[in-house]
Amino acid sequence: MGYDRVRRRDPAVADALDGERARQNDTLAMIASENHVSQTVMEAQSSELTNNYAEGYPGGRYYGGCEYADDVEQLAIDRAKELWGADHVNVQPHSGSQANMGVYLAMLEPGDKILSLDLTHGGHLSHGHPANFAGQVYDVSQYHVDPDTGYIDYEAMREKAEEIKPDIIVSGFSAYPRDVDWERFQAAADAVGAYHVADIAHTTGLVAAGVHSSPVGIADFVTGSTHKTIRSGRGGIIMCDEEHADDVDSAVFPGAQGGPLLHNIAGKAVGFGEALEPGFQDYAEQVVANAAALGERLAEHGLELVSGGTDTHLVLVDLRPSHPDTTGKEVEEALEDAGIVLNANTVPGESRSAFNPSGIRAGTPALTTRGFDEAACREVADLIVEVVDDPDDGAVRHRVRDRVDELTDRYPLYDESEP
Ligand code: DSN
Repeated sequence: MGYDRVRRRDPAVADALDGERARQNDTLAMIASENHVSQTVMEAQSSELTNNYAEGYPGGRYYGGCEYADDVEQLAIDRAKELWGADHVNVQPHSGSQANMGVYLAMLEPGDKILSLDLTHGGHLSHGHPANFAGQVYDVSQYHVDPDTGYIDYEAMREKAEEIKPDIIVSGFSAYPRDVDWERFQAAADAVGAYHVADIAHTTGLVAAGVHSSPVGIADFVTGSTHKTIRSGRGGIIMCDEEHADDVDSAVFPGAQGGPLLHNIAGKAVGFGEALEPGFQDYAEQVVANAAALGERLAEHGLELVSGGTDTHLVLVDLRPSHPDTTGKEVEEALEDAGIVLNANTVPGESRSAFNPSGIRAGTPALTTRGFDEAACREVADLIVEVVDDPDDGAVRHRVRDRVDELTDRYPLYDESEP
């Protein structure tokens, strides 16, 4: 795929597009929420469906001209049902946050109560942070991880639910490295008459492949995004029982959104089709094995992993015990200079600010797509530690950059012969 037309007509944008392509090829993408979708997904995502308006749902649109939009959306829905085993699926949310908004709008009135995990303990903005609509429209209380173990404190969460009687309990996280006991969340919700929303944005692919436990069939609602571990077109998804199907569909459209982004839904359909192929199971297993190898190696070098390890695609490092004077932001910037892209992250018991926190978060979905195995991830861990030990040393960053170049050459991003 080239940008030949853009280059001829709009060189300024072409420069940026080519720059981003080179950046992704030449660096190690370790932002845990990122991945590299296939060229097939990208081709579908850039189709003429970007021109189409299709308010409504397949078979019931408000505009004409939706014959092929219906085909694409129904394919995405059917494939999603097969992947996750859900009764009802809405593939229209523009993002994971919009998926959460869809469920809140469907089930809550302004001022109703949400109980969710604190952002600094691994939650998400759309679970009720004051800077987000969810925190502004609803009355939000938070539960936490156990500061000693880094695992969800399920008993404290249950007690908090008993105390505040929420209308919705949100589970599912953006910086939590462990498997989740969805049944305990559902039991806590059932005990107080709340709905349970499981946000699997990060783990959609791991859940679909069966390498992470599934909330589908347990939680009242499952939300997620579609471009992270599931590696399909960009956007969000909601799953629920038939009982709540109409409420959810009306909340997404016309409640929260206008016309669906059918070109992205085409990318979702293609990516879901790829995830139904047998190779996806191997991919998801490798993502988890790679994160385990990365984490073990970082720990061998003396870095402290929140919860002591990982069951998922990500590791969260608390720099304070090993490097008390080094912040996550310093490490993020130094690593980016060396060609390794991850993010500074708050950690449980955070003592700094969200802008300059004490941790780093690193994920393996994108490296695994490039073909990295456990040995390559251990090499990456060695490189990360070299920079963490000396973030201000330009010679170290230069040496690591050379090693990153070797790795990106060894594992090229896109194979031009890809069918
Ligand atoms: N920005 C994503 C993440 O990094 O977790 C989720 O919104």
